Order: sequence, then structure tokens, then C-alpha cells
Amino acid sequence: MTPPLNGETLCSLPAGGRFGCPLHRFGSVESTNLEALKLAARGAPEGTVVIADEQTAGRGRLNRSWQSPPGCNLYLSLVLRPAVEPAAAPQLTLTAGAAVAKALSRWCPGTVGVKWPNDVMIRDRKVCGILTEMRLSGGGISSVIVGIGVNVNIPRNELDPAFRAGATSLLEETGRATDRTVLAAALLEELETLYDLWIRDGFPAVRTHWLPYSVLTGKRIRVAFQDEVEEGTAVGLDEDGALLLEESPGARKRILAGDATILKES
Ligand code: BT5
Repeated sequence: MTPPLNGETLCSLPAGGRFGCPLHRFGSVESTNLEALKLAARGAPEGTVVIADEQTAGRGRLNRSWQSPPGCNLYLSLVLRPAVEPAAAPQLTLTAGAAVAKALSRWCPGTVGVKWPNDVMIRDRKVCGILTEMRLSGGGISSVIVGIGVNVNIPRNELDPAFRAGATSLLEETGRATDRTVLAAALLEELETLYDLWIRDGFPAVRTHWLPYSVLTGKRIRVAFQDEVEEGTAVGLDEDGALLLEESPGARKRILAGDATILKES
């Protein structure tokens, strides 16, 4: 039996600092990002967290969906109000990715990776997706919602066959159930630390935490964005979070958005 999600425990855990209080806990919602956007529009402070047992319309990027059955996984959204330029907001996806990777490494040391821009992997399979949504007012950031979905206790055979081959869960990787409350607290603790670093020292400081987890670095990849497709070798991350792609020796391109796939070695 999967341990229940316990909002009170989450708030009282030492790790539940600024991030996670206030905590809004739901049984079933359409999307925790949607709830967090509504709360943010009503003035919810930075650090507000929405967490749900189930999502009936969990969202991925570009209107894709996120499989979100009840009773097993983590669906969490965080309200942030950083005083930075809107162009810097995508760095929060990378910041959250590094934080999730650090948290998951407590359960799976040495096998966790990040795949630019928004995936966290275990042994090259997606265990977590991150969706960052921003609202502007007067040209500046009003709020940024960072939504995080982690496959925790879902068995492999319940993952949608459409993406099962490339997905995994903590249960599959560790062989045992994980307490979602403990995982959520670990995640919020790592997030708060890296977010504070980002605010204080900027993205280059966070990048040093992200790069060691990168599964793309040194690989031949294809990046698709709308109708454009680029191929090359992933050689790192620029100071602002853009992916650096080497199309031919010495010819580097900055990629700001897209879906990356590793090409088979020929
Ligand atoms: C993402 O989009 O990976 C972002 C997912 C964010 C989900 C969280 S849950 C809490 C918060 N509230 C929300 O409504 N959303 C956030 P993207 O990179 O576009 O990947 C989506 C693709 O991942 C889908 O098209 C599927 O192929 C695959 N996918 C869907 N559900 C999955 C799952 N549970 N595990 C692994 N892969 C999944």
C-alpha cells in the first residue's frame, strides 16, 4: 500500500521551509499548475505549493498530456515571484531539473540524469517532467509556476504504452515503494537551495550543479522545435541556459527551446 500524501507532515518536516508553506493539498484536480496559476492570480506568496494525489488533465509542454493516475505519484506546483527579466524564466526549468536530480539521487545514487530542457531521467528513462509557466504584468514577471511530475510508485505495466519504453518510476528503479511525502519534502528542500543560489549568484552558479547530471553532453543529438530540426553534438550549456550544439567542428549554435533526442551511434 502506497503511503498517503500527508500535507501536515510535509509542512512540519524540517525540510519544509519557505517552499511548501502555505501548502494546498488536493485529492483530484485537473492540473496542479492550473490551481497554482489561479492561486498566484489571487496573490499567493512565493513558496506556495499545490500538491495533488491525481490530475485529470495533467499537462506537458505544447498541449501534451502528463499521465497522472491517483494513489502513486507526485504532482506538485510551486509559485515563484522572481524579480528577474522574463527572458530568464526558462532557467527555472533547468534549476528545478537539477533540484529534482539531487533529490532523486538520495534514492538512486549515480543513475539520475537531466535531459535538456525539462526531463529528469533514471538510467536514460524519463522519471520526471517539468512544466514552467509564466504570467507577466506591466512587462515584468508577475509569477512563474514550476510544475513537477514524478513517477514514484507507478508500476511499469501501468505506464501508458505510448511512452512506456522510455519511461520509468522510482518503484521500478529501487524495487520498493517510496513515501511521497518524504520525497516531496526532499524535493522542496533542494529546490529552495538552488532557487536561492539562482537569485543570489545567477544561472552560471546553478549550471555547475546541472551539468554533472547532463545525459546529452558529448552525444550526437537531434533537436526539434516546431518545424525546425537541428542536428549536432551537445557540447554544454551557455551562461543563460541555452543548449550548445556543435553542428561541425568549431561551429556552435545556441538552442533556446525544443525536444532533444539522442541519435544512435553509427
Ligand atoms: C513534460 O512535458 O514533461 C512536463 C510534465 C509536467 C507535469 C507536471 S505534474 C504537476 C504539474 N501540473 C501539470 O499539469 N503539469 C505539471 P513534455 O516534455 O512535453 O513531455 C510530455 C510527454 O511525456 C508526453 O507527450 C508523453 O510522451 C510523456 N509522458 C506523459 N506522461 C508521462 C509520465 N507520467 N511519465 C513519463 N513520461 C510521460
